[in-house]
Amino acid sequence: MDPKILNTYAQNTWCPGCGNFAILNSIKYVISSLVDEGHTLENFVLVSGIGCHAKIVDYINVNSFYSLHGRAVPPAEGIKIANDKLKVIVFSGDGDSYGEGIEHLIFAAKRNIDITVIVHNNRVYGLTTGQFTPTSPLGYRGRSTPQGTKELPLNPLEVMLASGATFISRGTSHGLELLKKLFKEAILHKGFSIVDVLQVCVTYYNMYEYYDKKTYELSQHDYSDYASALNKIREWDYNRDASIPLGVFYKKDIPDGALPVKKGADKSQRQDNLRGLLKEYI
Ligand SMILES: Cc1ncc(C[n+]2csc(CCOP(=O)(O)OP(=O)(O)O)c2C)c(N)n1
Ligand code: SF4
Repeated sequence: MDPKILNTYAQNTWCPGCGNFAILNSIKYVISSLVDEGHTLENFVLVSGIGCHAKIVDYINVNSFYSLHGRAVPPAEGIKIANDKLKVIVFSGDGDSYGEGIEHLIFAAKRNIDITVIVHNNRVYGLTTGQFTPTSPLGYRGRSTPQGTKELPLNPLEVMLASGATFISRGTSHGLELLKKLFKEAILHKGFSIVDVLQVCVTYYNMYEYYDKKTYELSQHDYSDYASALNKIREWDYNRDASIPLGVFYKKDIPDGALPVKKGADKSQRQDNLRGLLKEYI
């Protein structure tokens, strides 16, 4: 399927050069290639938070749900629980998921629910003009911190590993081929998957040159080993001027039966239950 079929009539309002374009093009490519491999387009559901990243669902012609800021993960979990045949993909900002919505992210990873979270991690609040987020480095100067932040950043991938996520990876918005590979692998992974994308916000935190110099792709890394994954995840702590590994840090396959899925009533039973309730109260 030609990815262009997924285009919409919505006018794109991202700044020219924004890293979100790479995520948009990569995901459109991956969805169309999965459709070519036998997945149905109707079985994809996209969920977004609030922010520049969130507009991505306006630009892809697939069923989607725009949530509240920080709350993209709970509706995604609900959608998956209601119909576990669906491929549910969340697009979230670093402010959205690592700040306001961190508790939801942690619990989704803890219960290893089979959804994919793609974080547009530009390390600022983009839409609200560049305030610092949990992944901004110490001393970052933005609208809310003109003198520089006084806090060290969080390492979200370390939090995800500790919480129970079974697929943890990182890409950048200027490495399209790696992004496509990571998105596809994450979507096909059974269990909770996260792709942290170092998505450059050209307007408030332009890191293109820095990431060009510092990033490298993991090779010969044993992603099935927890200790090796932790070691690689700690190599760059979102603050130190260290090399930044990209790729899959951790991947753990678990048997189908071990995944949390809907075990309650089927559709007709639910309808009967609902009719009963309506009769009782209306
Ligand atoms: C509950 C709530 N808190 C705050 C806001 C204001 N708000 C809207 S977008 C945004 C920033 C989003 O930043 P991020 O999630 O990093 O996404 P980006 O814009 O960088 O893609 C904020 C703080 C809101 N809409 N709702
Ligand atoms: S403000 Fe930053 S994240 Fe938002 S569209 Fe512009 S470049 Fe992209």
